Amino acid sequence: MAMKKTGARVATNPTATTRARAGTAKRATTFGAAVIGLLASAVPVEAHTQTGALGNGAEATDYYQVFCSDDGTGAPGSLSVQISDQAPAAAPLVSVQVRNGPDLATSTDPTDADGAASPLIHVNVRAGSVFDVLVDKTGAGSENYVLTFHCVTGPDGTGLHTGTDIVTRQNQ
Ligand SMILES: [Ca+2]
Repeated sequence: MAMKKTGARVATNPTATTRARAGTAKRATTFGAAVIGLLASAVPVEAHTQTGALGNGAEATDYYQVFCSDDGTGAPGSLSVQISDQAPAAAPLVSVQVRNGPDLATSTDPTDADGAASPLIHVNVRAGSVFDVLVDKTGAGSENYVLTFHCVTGPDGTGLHTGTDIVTRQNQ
């Protein structure tokens, strides 16, 4: 009886130790990857996207307001935005315009339904931390899009990700 118990312990302990080491290594790798991700780019890990559609009319415009806030990371310094024109492929080009106080920026997705978004643009906090975000297109024809938006603590898209919320003001 006593020998059986001892044998069982010997057989079990190395397995337990191996599992513990593997778990520690996995956690360390995950943490390291997260740190590398943060250092590599100011673009945050957390996704903030808004899917939408523009109707057939050439004048169709969607209007959002993005509310940047301090979620504990820091006060917002700028908003980064880009847009991706989604399938089905259609003739019009889809653009996004961002405004804060006197500052405006625009970005257009040059190719429909290729999976690549427009250039990432940044608008700084100039007059409060509410940004007007418009999405429009160059002509008639329905379009689908995905808008990506991130508030960060520094100017021009730098710093850390901070509080980000969106409200739809007009859906055409
Ligand atoms: Ca595209």
